[in-house]
Amino acid sequence: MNSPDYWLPFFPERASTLADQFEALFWYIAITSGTVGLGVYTAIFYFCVRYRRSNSPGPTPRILGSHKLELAWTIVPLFVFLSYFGWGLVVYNYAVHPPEDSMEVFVIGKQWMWKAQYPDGHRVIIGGNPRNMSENERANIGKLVLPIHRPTKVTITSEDVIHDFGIPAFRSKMDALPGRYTTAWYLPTKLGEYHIFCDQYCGTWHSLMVGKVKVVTGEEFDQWLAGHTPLQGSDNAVDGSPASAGQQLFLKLNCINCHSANAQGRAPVLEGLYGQRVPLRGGGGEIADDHYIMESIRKPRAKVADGWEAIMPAYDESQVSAEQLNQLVAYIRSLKKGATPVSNQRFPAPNGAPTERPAKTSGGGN
Ligand code: HEC
Ligand SMILES: [Cu+2]
Repeated sequence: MNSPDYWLPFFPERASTLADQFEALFWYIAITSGTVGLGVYTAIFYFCVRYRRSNSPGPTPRILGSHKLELAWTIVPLFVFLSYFGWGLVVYNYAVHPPEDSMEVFVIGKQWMWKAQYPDGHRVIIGGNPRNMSENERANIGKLVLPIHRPTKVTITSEDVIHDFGIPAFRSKMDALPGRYTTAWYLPTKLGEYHIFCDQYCGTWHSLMVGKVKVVTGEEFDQWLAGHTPLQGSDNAVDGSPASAGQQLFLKLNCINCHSANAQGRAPVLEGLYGQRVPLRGGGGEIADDHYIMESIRKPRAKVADGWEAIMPAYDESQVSAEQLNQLVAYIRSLKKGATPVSNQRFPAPNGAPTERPAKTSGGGN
């Protein structure tokens, strides 16, 4: 099943639904254009011989063209190319729309390793040089474990330069761009281990950014997720999800001082913001998606919400790292009505605990 590593994989395995779709289209294009190419070269060769300069030249016929021929070789290729476009559109549309129920995994590229984080907070470090890692990172070196027949959406970003998260067996590669989120999704169809590469040359140790994705059965996956301690990298001893780490940050960075739970605060309440259209000062508006929230934190002056003063400070890389930015976005995305913590709530309730806000008297805060 797995070809040996030294084998030049012209035809890498197909291990996802996208791989099947992609491969069919690939062969359709390769065969149609290959056939035409071959035809052209055969004709050239034939005409070279057939009409070579002869010792006894006769008069050449006067040919003024043929409308039928011209039309045929214009219209037939037109439809062939349109079929590339149409089919390509179908596959593209499939590739860029993850199903609603996808599990979401964050992937951050960094010179020179990948950091993946699961919804429950579990982290995996892929590639890299263990000697240049923190204790925490070293402890999490592993494979990107994914369940078979369940969709996984990966949200990808970079801490430094442009990388590219590529999995040939899934026929998927997506650039990891600093300051931006990109996404890809996979529906694995075959158990086994497949390569992960950085597909964008990113510096001296680019070649270290390799690793494995491991497709396991749903059961094995659930066991694997349950079997680890999802504590690493989080101050919260109970729940280490990106959203809960984001909540900690929201308190620690004093975002809460302005973005408090009541509308009399100095800044908009962020509850239920995600996915809403935000009216902007100076007209227009924008949907509050990952990118908008990220930009609101990095460059709050770029787009100011209508009706508010532009008093929010900008948080650059030194205050909020790319990873922390992810966590803040995950938190704001998860923020439901009535869920803004009171500002002195340093240790928020774990997942599953009652979420009601304490009565005003026990709240206090500033
Ligand atoms: C000094 C007060 C202040 C602090 C501190 C502050 N903000 Fe803001 N924030 C604002 C104001 C005022 C706005 C609305 C005007 C604007 O869009 O810039 C805003 C807008 C936003 C928006 C866009 C909301 C919308 O409705 O469009 C987000 C998201 C946001 N802040 C997140 C954060 C996060 C995360 C932090 C902490 C890292 C933070 N803010 C810290 C005052 C603050
Ligand atoms: Cu890279």
